[in-house]
Amino acid sequence: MNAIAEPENAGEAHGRAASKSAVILISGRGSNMQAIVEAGTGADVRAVISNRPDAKGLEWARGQGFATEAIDHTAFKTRDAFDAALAEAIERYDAGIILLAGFMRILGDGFIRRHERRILNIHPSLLPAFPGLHTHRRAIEAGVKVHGATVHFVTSELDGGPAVIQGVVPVMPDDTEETLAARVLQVEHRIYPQAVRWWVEGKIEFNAAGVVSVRGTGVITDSMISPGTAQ
Ligand code: NHR
Ligand code: GAR
Repeated sequence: MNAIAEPENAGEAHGRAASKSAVILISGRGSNMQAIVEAGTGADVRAVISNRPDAKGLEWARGQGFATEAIDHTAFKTRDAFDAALAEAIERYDAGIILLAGFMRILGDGFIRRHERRILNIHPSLLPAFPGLHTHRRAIEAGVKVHGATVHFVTSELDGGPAVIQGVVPVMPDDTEETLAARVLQVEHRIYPQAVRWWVEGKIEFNAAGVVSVRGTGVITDSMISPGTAQ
């Protein structure tokens, strides 16, 4: 018996007993969900929920033995009614963290506030560049030479919450939306599991301004310059 019981995760961003448990929200393929599961982050995935009943990722999740639910947003008259049904489902799993993994429905303020600092999203751009949809097309149109993905906490400002980790890829002169999306997806599969692992380990901190830092992470001393000079 321990003489002194340590409060679990004291002083960290999350203090609840269920902090290692996660619910994953998807809308489609679910490759980020798969990357998180296969990386073995230490998160206990309690359920996978999709707003699209035909999401490919649901089949994979079922095959893994996860609890799955489809909450079809088209079956609800209002966004609030969908949000309420989603909130009710998530509540039942008592998750410490909610992971948006290619989840395509904007969530209402009430939902966000209720789960403040407990919702992570992966967004396919280097935020604050290109919030919203069609990020790869917009990056190509803008002519940026680097692009990438951001894992961030979700706030009521769309794609505006604090970043946890970002991954950078070059934009090639002959890129199409598809080739660029595929390159970004590779880096997504590296950074999302990393962010989840940090959360599970209790390493994520918020400063007074709400900016996130990760305890014990190293400094990157090299830079990426794009385009490069090699032929
Ligand atoms: N909810 C809130 N409140 N805040 C955020 O930052 C959110 C969010 C819900 C999802 C993911 C986000 C992304 O990474 C995300 C962030 C969907 C849309 C969107 O316009 C925009 C951003 C994101 C996800 N969705 C349309 C809608 O009307 C539907 C589009 C569709 O079904 O294809 O909700 O990019
Ligand atoms: C990913 O590229 C993710 O960043 C993006 O959709 C893809 C989902 O792939 N998310 C958004 O665009 C959110 N609006 P996945 O289902 O294979 O993880």
